[in-house]
Amino acid sequence: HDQRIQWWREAKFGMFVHWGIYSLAGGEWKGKKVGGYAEHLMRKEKITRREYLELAHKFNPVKFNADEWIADAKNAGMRYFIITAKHHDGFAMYPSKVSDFNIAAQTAFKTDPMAALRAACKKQGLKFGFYYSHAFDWEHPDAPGNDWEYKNPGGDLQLEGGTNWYNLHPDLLKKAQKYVNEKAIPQILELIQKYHPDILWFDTPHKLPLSENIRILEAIRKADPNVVVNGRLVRNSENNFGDYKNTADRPAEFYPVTGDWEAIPTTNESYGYSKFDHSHKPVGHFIRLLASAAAKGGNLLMNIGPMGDGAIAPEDQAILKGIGNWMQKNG
Ligand code: JFZ
Repeated sequence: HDQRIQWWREAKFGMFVHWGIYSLAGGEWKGKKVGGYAEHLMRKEKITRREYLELAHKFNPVKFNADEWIADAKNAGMRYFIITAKHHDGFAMYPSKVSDFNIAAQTAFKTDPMAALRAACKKQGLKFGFYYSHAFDWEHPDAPGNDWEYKNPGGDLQLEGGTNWYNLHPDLLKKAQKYVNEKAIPQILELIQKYHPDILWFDTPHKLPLSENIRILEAIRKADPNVVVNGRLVRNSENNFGDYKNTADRPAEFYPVTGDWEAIPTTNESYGYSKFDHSHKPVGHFIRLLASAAAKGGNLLMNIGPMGDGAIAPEDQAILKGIGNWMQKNG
């Protein structure tokens, strides 16, 4: 563990990126503003798999430039980069052989952005990794989350047993296991084999039974014992299974933490791009967070939400530039 996590301890500062089909909607659905996390569009608007695919067909990020994204991160002093390979919507942002709910099969965009980003990180000397939503998957008919199209736990569906639904619904547990076997584990292994990530970042473990999360961790360790795994694969905010702890999303809640830990503030309120969210904090806010996290032995993984056309939003660009200017003067 100590050897595996060494580079991460030294890295201190990283870029987190939420980018997907939802980025194109930018927090707007059918002319209406959708509040909160823009990457939760599908769940909030109860969009069917079929309708979501219509949005996917329109996704064509012609302004995407992997070298520029990574140069922007590097100039801000960031030493690692983590991007959503698949968020809760279940849509793979890389060509996946496991599921055709993916960027190559469903969009007009012909290149693999993950391969380009992986290569850019190698070239510019940043560590690289993926966010993968292992528990929540709103596309898969057997996965926890989508209860507007299927009878699945994990969404708003009130089931006997509450969050411990799997104790009282063996039929639904079987379904969740089917999803883990058919999609989650195969895609995670696919990502490891195809891109050799340095780190894997998981989320919302409470949507699956503990036993399923452990099964996923075992598959990862077997495939690559060196890949760093964050603290949200098996339990929230504890690193009893992952390599380090994650604090809650909001930076104000990130003390006191001991051991290896990471905070994940986003530049505004939403993680995915929202055209309505102009609550970006000033540069000084992030510099203070970075200094205070470093002083307390933690890492800062700062999130930005690039737009649906592949450009980094001007507000995020300004923040990255501002941090970079400060870094140049103050090391
Ligand atoms: C999750 C996701 O649902 C969200 O879309 C984003 O990816 C974010 C980074 O993670 O949301 C969470 C997860 C955990 C907490 C809050 C929001 N938490 O522990 O307070």
